[in-house]
Order: sequence, then structure tokens, then C-alpha cells
Amino acid sequence: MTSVKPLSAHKRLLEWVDHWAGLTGADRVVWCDGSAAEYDQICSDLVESGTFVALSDERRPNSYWATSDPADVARVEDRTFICSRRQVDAGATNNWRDPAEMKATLTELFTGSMRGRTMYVVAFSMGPLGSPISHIGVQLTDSPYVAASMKIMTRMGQGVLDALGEDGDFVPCVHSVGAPLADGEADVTWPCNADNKYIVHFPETREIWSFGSGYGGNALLGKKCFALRIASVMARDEGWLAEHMLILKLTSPLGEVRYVTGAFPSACGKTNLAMLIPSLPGWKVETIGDDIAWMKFAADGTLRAINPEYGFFGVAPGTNNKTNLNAMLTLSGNCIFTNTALTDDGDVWWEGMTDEPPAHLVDWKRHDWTPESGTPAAHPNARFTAPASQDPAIAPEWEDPEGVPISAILFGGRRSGVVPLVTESFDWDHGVFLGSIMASETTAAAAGAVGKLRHDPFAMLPFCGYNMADYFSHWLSIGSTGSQRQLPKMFYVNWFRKGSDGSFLWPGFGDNSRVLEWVFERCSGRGEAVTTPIGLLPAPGAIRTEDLDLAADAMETLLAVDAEGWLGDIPSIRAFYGSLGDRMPEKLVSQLDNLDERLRAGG
Ligand code: TSX
Ligand code: MN
Repeated sequence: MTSVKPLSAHKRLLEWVDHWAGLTGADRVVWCDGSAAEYDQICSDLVESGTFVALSDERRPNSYWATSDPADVARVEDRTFICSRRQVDAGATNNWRDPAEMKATLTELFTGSMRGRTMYVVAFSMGPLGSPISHIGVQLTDSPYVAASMKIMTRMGQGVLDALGEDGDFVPCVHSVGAPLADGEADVTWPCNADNKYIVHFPETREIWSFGSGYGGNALLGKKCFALRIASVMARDEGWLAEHMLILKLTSPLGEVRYVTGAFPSACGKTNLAMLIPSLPGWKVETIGDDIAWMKFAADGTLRAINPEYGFFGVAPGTNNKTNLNAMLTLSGNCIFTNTALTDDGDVWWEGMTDEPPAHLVDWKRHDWTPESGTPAAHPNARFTAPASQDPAIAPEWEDPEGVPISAILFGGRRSGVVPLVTESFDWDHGVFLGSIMASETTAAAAGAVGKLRHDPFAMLPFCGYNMADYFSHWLSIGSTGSQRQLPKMFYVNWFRKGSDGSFLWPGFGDNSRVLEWVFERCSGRGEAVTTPIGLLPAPGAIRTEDLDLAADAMETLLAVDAEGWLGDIPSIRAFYGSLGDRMPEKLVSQLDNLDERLRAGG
């Protein structure tokens, strides 16, 4: 249970907790032990306060429905800051502020910000406790919703404090919703400070300070803030990789196993791919992780990956038994749902869950809703928070402290034209080039114009904690240090190619196993490929489609080299590279020049 007495004898930790308790004026400080009893108590307190509605025991046992303030529904990239000493070290793609100035601004905001509230001390491990790849953080938060969510998303509590001992290293993470309560003031169900959000990273001192938001990546600081932004800096300094990637296990009909990671921008179905049910008989996909991969070379030369997380924080709308049956089964209980709709029988609903919407719902703004309302019942960024262990497709080794050996890395984007279904890179440097030119067409789910091309290298644009050009150099250096390293193969995939009539040419979902089969075969020294100006493409017939009902010429289009289209993309890639500043690695600029030349030469 939570304890008002410290659950640790770590001097630096105790001093740090005291400092923030004093500064924020929290009414009380409680230490989380991570037990089930503690989770239940926090959740029942949240029901009492109105933040949580307990769902029906029959339909969705031990699960809760929450709705946020309508002004606090998503990550806020324009309020996210990388505060390195020098601006150039944050680079062109990050918002930068001087660390001392930012600390002064935030210290003022944090002063008294927890008055009338409890400050929870949440010690968490990103990665299995004791893994050589794992790292520990401690989050202070005045949001019990966040404390409960951290129990699902991370390994949290006494075990972590014990692992820290009296002088272990941890990443300090401070979080306040920025809504102090005056004596006797009634609370709201979702306290936040919508006009003063700051999601702030100090890469050199490896600290995270977050103020004003209680939602998702703004507030669950182990995920995007630590496991990507701060960890990417640690990885650069220590020679490993912290990436925005799913990890899946692929088993062939002969029982051979390969592990594959995949980087995809939002709205490309990363969670769906991580939980895919293959349409190809005999093939099996199992989940290691759906969002983040930490990868380090082991002594045997293999690149070993762990999923640093313990749960899934996934987009609910669009998830159903057809798009992702395993996700639906994962959500059968023990979950928190945020900004979905609530049904009359105490269950959740979202757009795309069923063909027919229920006749009546309570929508994410807690208003009565009927199909005639004309507004979405769930917010488009509504989320489930679910234990990874409940995924029926979770691989038995998903918590292996040594990680799993990676054979292939996929890069993907949503492109209606130009980019083929799958392309293998010529070599490591060309693969890094493919990762660096990743781009995706925006969908209705994201802000801004629909169908606009957004450059999102390695799907890390919002998550790289340092200069993007330096990040590219780091990826290049990973491929050039030590010949005993077994480098994964790299592939660029695109499930979203459209035909001239505007319909998708590739069925996607379970049929992506056909592409995974080719990837698997390429990793095993088999699988036929043809060399083209853009990379290695599957030879005709190398991707099995005999039993698929594809449009005429679909495969020809999906595997063609659209030289005109690529040449049309090059100016925008050049401009993007140009925008990244003068630390852009020479090697990638030559990759682009060489691609340009090969396309003009016609092969
Ligand atoms: O997740 C998707 N994946 C990966 C699945 C493992 N989606 C959903 C994207 C939004 C998150 C996809 N959408 C995929 C895909 O492979 N492909 C498409 C495009 C598509 C949409 C609908 C159909 C086909 C393709 N429907 C029918 O063919 C009936
Ligand atoms: Mn993500």
C-alpha cells in the first residue's frame, strides 16, 4: 500500500523527494509500493472523486472509464522542450530553451502547485527489473490517475526501490497537473492547467519536468519523455539505440524464429502489426512490444532488443475484432479507458468498434449521445491502458532480461503513391538513409491538412532528445563499429498504396504476413530480390499472393519503381535535410545524390 513513511533509504532520493514536497506544498507525500491492493485503493479513491467510473464487472471486470478536460486530450508537441545547454545540441526539430531560464520559469510554476493534493512517489523500471538493458526512473506526481496508469505501463513500486538500494542511479521525473486546491475547494474530475503546459527535458542532467497536463505522453513520464527522449541521449552517449519501434516475433511453419522491429509514424497501425494474426497458414506472429525498443549489442554480436514498457497505451478508435482481435482480447479486463464513450450497460465504445453504434451512449465529454448527435462519441485520440501480459499473442520471452536478437528493421509510412509495398536496403548506410527519408501522409487523426506529406525520420521527429542530424550520425556509427556485429537487414514498407481509382491496392492487416514472409526469407539467405535504383525489390512471385483476390496489376504497381514519383520527392527530401542544419552527415547527402543519379540513369 502507499506509505507516508519512505520505502527507501536512498539518501539522494529522499532529499530530492523532500525538496519537491516542500517546493510544491503537497498536503502529503505517499510512496507507492506497486501492490495490487494499492492499485485497487487508488482506483476506488478515483471512483469516489468522480475521475473514474467503474465499468460493469460482467462486461469489463476491474476496469475504469475516465474522461479528460477537453483542453487536455493529446501530447502537446509545441509545449515540449529539449533544454540542452547549447541550442545546436537540441537541433532544428526540437523546441529549445536555456536550461537555467526554463528551470526558473518552472520553479515558479511548481511553487505551491500541489497544495491540497497528495504527491505520489512512483519508482519504476523501464525494462525487466535487473536486465542489463533496463533503466530506473522515479516520478513524483500529484495525479492519482497517473500513479494508477504507471502501475499498468511500467514495473513499479517496492521492487524497483529495492533494486535502487541506497545509491542506485535513477532518472528524476517531476509531474504536476498544476491545479492546486485552496482550503475546502472542490476538485474537478480532470485537474490540469491547460494554458501553462510544459513538457521539459534536460538531456545533460537527465531530468524530466512536466507541468499542466495529466494526459498520456505528457504525464506518464516513463514512456515518451524517458524511454525515447532522454533514453535516446543516453543511447547516443553509450552506443545503443532507443527507438520508436514495435518488436515482433515471427515463427515460420518449420518453427524457425526471427525477431523484427518496426518504426512507423502515428496512424500507420503499429499496434495492429505487433499483434497481427497471419493469413498465411503455419506462420505465427507474437508480440514483444508495440511502441518502444531499446537495443544493445551483446557480446555474441547480436543486436538485442527489449520492450521497456509493461503495458499498452493504444489508440482505441478503429480497433475492432477485424483490425486487431488480439488487442480486443487484451482489453477484456484490468484496463483504464480514457476519452472513449460509456455504454448504458457499463462498458466502453468507440468509433470503429462495431459496425452499428449503440442507440445511446455517454460521450467523452460526458454528454448524452445518440447516432444523430453528429459528433464522435469517443475522442479520436481516446486511449486504452492495458497490461501487456494480457495480450494473447504476447511472446513467452517478452520479459527476457537479455532481450531478443533482431534480424530485421522495418521502416514504414503512409504513402498513397511512389513508395513500393516493400524495399530492402542495399546495406546498412542505405537503410539508415531509408529511415531518414521516412514520410507519411497526414490523416484526419492528426492536426493539420489531410494528405500532406510529413517528414518523420525513424518515426522519431517528436521523440528524438537531441539534434536529428547527430541522431542520423549515431545510426551510421552503429553500422561501422566492429565487424563482429551482426547487423539487422533493413526494409522500407508501405501498406497504404492506392490505385488510380483511389482504393487501397494492398489488403494489409493479416495479409502483411506475406510481406513478413519475404522479410524472413531474406534474413535467412533465401527469398528472391531484384536490384533497382531505389533498393532491392521482391522478384515477381516472391511474395505469395496466389490465394489473394487482388485487383488486376495490383502487384505490378505495388512493386514497381515509380522513378518519376521518386524524382518528384527528392526536392522535398533535400529541403528537409537542409532544414536539419550543418551537422547533417555527408554520407546521407551522398546517398540522396546517388539515388537521384540512379533514377535519372534509369537503373
Ligand atoms: O493497421 C493497419 N495496417 C497494419 C496491420 C497489421 N491499418 C489501419 C491503419 C490505421 C491505424 C491499415 N489500413 C492497413 C494495415 O496494413 N492497411 C490499411 C488500408 C486498408 C484499409 C481497409 C481495407 C484494406 C486496406 N479494407 C478491405 O480491404 C476490406
Ligand atoms: Mn508511439
